[in-house]
Amino acid sequence: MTELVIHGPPQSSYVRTARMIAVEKGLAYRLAPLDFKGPAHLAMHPWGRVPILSHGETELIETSAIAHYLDAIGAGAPLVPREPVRLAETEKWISIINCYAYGDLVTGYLFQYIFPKTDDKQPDRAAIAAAAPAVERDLRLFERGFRGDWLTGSTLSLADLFLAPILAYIAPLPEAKAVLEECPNLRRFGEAMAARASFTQTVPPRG
Ligand SMILES: N[C@@H](CCC(=O)N[C@@H](CS)C(=O)NCC(=O)O)C(=O)O
Repeated sequence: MTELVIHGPPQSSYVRTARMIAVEKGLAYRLAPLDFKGPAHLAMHPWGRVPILSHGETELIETSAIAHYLDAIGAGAPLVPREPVRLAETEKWISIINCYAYGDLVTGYLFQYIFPKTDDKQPDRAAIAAAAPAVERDLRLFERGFRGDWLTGSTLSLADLFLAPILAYIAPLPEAKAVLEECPNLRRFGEAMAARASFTQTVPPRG
């Protein structure tokens, strides 16, 4: 059988999305570390991002493309709904995460805690305060968006698997935690996700 390889560090939320989809679709894969931004990485992804997927002759960059590929080749229920509005909403949430929410919630917020640019390497309080309004706006947007137990309805979709790793990272941080206290859908979603094998098998290493 042709080996499926997901290249990238397990700490990356996008790498985790790809891994979670593979698990949800019953696909065995190997996680391959890479020399981040080194020549081999840049040869595969000119912008130096992860994940990258290799499957025989097929090499794919961009998580959305990888997600759709894994959904198409894997077993089990499709992760893209066929009903037109749910299908469109799945793509809407993926696009929102890629274009706006990842920047607001991960690089703009989470990274101020874990990769602070401060001299003493303590969380960058000014940057966190500046990021907080967008964190609140985005979380409330997701909260209002739920169409059922999952973002786009009563069945899991790719949109949920893009959101879950990001939510898991920021949920314990004080500003996000305070907003989430008023977001029952997101809290229930986080708990439901945490019980899935795709989540427990892809927990990033600490540090
Ligand atoms: N558009 C890319 C974004 C992927 C992305 O930004 N991944 C992060 C890790 S979660 C990354 O590679 N960051 C490295 C960087 O920004 O230089 C995709 O959808 O795959």
